[in-house]
Amino acid sequence: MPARFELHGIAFSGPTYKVGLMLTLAGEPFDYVHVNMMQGEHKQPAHLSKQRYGQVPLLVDRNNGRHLCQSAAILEYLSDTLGRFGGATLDERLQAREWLYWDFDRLASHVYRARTIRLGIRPAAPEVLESCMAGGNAALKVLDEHLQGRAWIVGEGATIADIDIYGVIAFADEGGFDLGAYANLQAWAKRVEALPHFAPRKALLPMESRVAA
Ligand SMILES: N[C@@H](CCC(=O)N[C@@H](CS)C(=O)NCC(=O)O)C(=O)O
Repeated sequence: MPARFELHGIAFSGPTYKVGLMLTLAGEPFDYVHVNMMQGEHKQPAHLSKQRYGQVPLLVDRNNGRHLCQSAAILEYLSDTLGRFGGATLDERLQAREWLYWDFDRLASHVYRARTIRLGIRPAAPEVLESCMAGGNAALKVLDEHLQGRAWIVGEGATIADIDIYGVIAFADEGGFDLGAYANLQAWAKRVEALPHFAPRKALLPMESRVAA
């Protein structure tokens, strides 16, 4: 029987990793479709007809034919439909959602941008990198302080807030951020990495399409 989910993305993409990590942690095998962004495949009609923003990730749920975009919205969808990582109460669910919004506003925007500048994917002036480093470090400090005395970002167990934010932290070193300065954050990252079925980005996202085992 084919896997329920089909994830379209590219190996270097943080948002794609967030979705792949969620599926893996939930024990859901998925077919993976490599989108050749270097050749502009994400802007071609075949991809645009399923992903209106011309981006990755795109998740197809074969149980109902849904095409889902935007990693945070996909994490919420998966947590709703799979009944995993949604928080123990409505309040936890709402707090997890807050962190998803905060992430793209304050953390991911700086960390991902710094990374693409340093890797030469999207070069920019030195002032832009400086601004990303300042913004990223300010957000890392907020997270580190929040994690003081807490095992997880929300409540007593892992939620989509942890999965979403781990999908940024996993790229922080390539962005030039020194996580050694954030002890609570480092300890939390180790807890995420110890979750059953955890897989690092390189194991999860190959540079070619792959059918679920
Ligand atoms: N907010 C989106 C961001 C997705 C995103 O920026 N994807 C990048 C790859 S990491 C992309 O497709 N870039 C091509 C473009 O925006 O044209 C999400 O979380 O899914």
